[in-house]
Amino acid sequence: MLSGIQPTAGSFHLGNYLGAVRQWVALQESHDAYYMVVDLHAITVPQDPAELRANSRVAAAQLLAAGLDPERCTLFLQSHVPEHTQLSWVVECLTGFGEAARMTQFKDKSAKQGTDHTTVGLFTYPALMVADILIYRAHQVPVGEDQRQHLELTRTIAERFNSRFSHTFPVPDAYILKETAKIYDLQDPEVKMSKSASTPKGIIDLLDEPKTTAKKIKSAVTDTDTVIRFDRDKKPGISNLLTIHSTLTGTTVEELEERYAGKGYGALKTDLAEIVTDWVTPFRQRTQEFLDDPATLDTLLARGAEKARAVAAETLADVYEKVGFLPAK
Ligand code: AQP
Repeated sequence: MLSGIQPTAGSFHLGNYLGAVRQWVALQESHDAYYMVVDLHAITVPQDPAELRANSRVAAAQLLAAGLDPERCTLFLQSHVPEHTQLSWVVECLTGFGEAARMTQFKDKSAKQGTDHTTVGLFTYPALMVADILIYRAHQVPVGEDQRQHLELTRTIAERFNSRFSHTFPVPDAYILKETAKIYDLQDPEVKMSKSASTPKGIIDLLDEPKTTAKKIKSAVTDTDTVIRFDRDKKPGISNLLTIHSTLTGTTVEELEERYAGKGYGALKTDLAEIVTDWVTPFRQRTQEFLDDPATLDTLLARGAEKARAVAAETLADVYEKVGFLPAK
C-alpha cells in the first residue's frame, strides 16, 4: 500500500482528508503501508524554499494528527528517498510522449499557466508518480478520483516493464471509495474541492479557525428547492453536504434524508458546521503539538525514510540489473 500527499498550501483540505488520508489511517492496520509527503512533486510549480520546508513539516504533522502511527506504517518525505527519482528516469524512458501528454492534470495546469511557464517537471510528474508506487511494489494505492488516470498509467508501465524485462512489479489497483472519491467545492459544487480553487470560501482547510470553518459551511451554495435529498445531478450542493455529514458521523445518507425530512437547509448546515468544527478543533491542536517539537518530528521522518530506503534500494537494484546497467564494483 502506497500513497502520498503534497505539502503545498500548508493546510490539507477536507477533500484530501475524506478522499485519501482517512483511508490511509484505516489501512495502516491491515496493510504494509508506505505514506509520504511528496515534496518533490511540489516543485513542478514555482515554490518558496522556506515555505516548502515549513509546509513539509506541517504536512507530516497533519498526517500524524489525522491518526497515522509510525509504529504501524512507514511515514517519510519523498525527497529523503532518492531511489524515487532514480527509478523515475527508467519510467520516463518507458513512457510514450503521447501517453504523458494525455494526462488531464497536465493539460489543465499547463493550460492555466501557459507554455512559457509550464515546466518539463509538470509534464514528467506522472512518471515520478509511477516510480513512487512501483518502487515499493505496491498492490493498492488509496487516492481520490482525480488520481485515477495516473494509476492507469502506473498499471500500463508495470505491465510494460514486466513483459519487456520479466515479472518485477505487481499491477497496482487504485483504492477509491465511491462515496468520498470526490468532495466538491462549497461555492461551486460542480468542481472538486481543490487547493487551486478560485475562492478560499469553497475550501474547508483543516487548519482554519473553527469559526471560519463554520462560516464557510453555513454559506455553502445549495439550490432553490427546500428538500434535503441526495441527488448529485440536480442537487450537487446538498449532496456534497450530505456526503460530508454521512462520512464524518457514520450515518447513512438515507438516515440523514429521513432525519432532515421537513427541515430546511439551515438545520443541515448548522449541524454540519458543528460536526466539522468538533472534528477539526482537536485535529488542529494535535497538529500544533507535533509542530511544537520539530526535533521529534524530524527524527520520526528520518526513521521512516530509513525503512523506506531499505525496500526502495532493493527494487532499484533489481530494476537496474534487469534493464542492463553494469553493477558498480
Ligand atoms: N476534492 C477531493 N476529493 C477527494 N479526494 C481528493 N484529493 C484531493 N482533492 C480531493 C485527494 O487527496 C490526495 C492528496 O492530493 P494531492 O496532494 O495530490 O493534492 P492535490 O490533488 O494537489 O489537491 P488539490 O487540492 O486538488 O490540489 P491542486 O489544486 O493543486 O490540484 C490525493 O489522493 C487526491 O486524490
